[in-house]
Amino acid sequence: MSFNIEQLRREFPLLGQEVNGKPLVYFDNAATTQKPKAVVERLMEYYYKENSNIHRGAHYLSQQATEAYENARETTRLYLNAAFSHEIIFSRGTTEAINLVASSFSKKFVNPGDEILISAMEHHSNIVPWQMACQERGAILKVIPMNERGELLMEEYEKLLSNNTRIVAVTHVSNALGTINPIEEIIALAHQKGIPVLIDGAQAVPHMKVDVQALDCDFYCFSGHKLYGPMGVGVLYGKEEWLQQMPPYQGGGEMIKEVRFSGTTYNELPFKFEAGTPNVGDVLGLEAALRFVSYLRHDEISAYENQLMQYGMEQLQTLENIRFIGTAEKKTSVISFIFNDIHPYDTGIILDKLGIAVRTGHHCAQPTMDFFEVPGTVRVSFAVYNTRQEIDILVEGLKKVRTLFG
Ligand code: C6P
Repeated sequence: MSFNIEQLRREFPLLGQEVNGKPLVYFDNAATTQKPKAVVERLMEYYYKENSNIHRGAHYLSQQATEAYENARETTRLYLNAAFSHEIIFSRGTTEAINLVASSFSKKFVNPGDEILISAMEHHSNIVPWQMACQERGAILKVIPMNERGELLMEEYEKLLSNNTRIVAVTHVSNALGTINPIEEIIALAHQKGIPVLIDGAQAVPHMKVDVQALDCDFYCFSGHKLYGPMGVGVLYGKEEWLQQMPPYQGGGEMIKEVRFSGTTYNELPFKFEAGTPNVGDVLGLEAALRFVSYLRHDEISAYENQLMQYGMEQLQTLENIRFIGTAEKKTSVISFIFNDIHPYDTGIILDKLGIAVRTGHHCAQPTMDFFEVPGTVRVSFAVYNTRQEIDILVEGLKKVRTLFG
């Protein structure tokens, strides 16, 4: 392993605190990760020394901030291995990135009777924007089904791809189940019919290397805050050929070339899709996070987190009356479960009293919960700073839950 875990944990000051009189064990990383000093310090540096609006002022600070912002775009391009930096659009997060595509792509390419294909394990962010687009355009939403392990049924997917399908939108990794979807195959099959594919990468980017050119996806979205970066910033990667043809998502400053009362012409990429003052500070924080993750190396992160997950599964399996939700052959960093005789919320509350942070509930994936016929699950999600000792503490905590409620 290229990193020393104790040293690494010191980079995350928040992890050192006590919660409810116990050392914090933070297992809610799929909701948001904690931030290393490098990210917090980058934000402070920006606000102490560089803060200025960008692409506008002729003055020194504005020029510095503009350069830093555009450098961050280039860092993001390199991180995803996109062909051009103007294929990188900064957004508020995955949600906004998907809404942008759902709204703008549909206006141009989706007509009454057309179909939009999503999967049965999507986060609400990759369901609702498409429902809204279907409503607006008179299109039909189709859903790729999954099996009891939480794996997509690929034969069904192939059957659902039709001459009416205008776009496929699927998650790379399920936030509720941890399933890693076979997106290479999903993309290749859609492309055989000339259909573009959007990938929701919110839960993938923190755990694996993503190369958008190797994947050949048309759109890829992720949030900074799940990748050790700040909240309020995310990325939409889009192939130039699509972004060029799509109309702007929002109107305002920055996205225009010329505005007259008689009409407006739009700016070139990527600015056409970045209306208004951008979130400069958080984009720079995101850049620091990308550098941090690159320094740790993705192969090392994946190997370490996979060991943690395997150990977690082995240990949790020893508990009575436990049912795992999501047992795909290929999964990462998420263990979702319920005790058959205890409500997930009760489990979460007791764990919290013991200083252990997990997420309980439907995880913004209600159709997934409906499929498994559960009200919600207890979700343990890992990040690179978690340890086996923390898993042992969790297992002891869950034994206490069982004694209290079981
Ligand atoms: N999932 C979770 O606890 P935003 O909120 O825009 O940063 O990300 C939305 C989103 C989209 N897709 C997937 C697969 C996600 O997991 C999320 C966010 C969090 O699972 C908060 S609900």
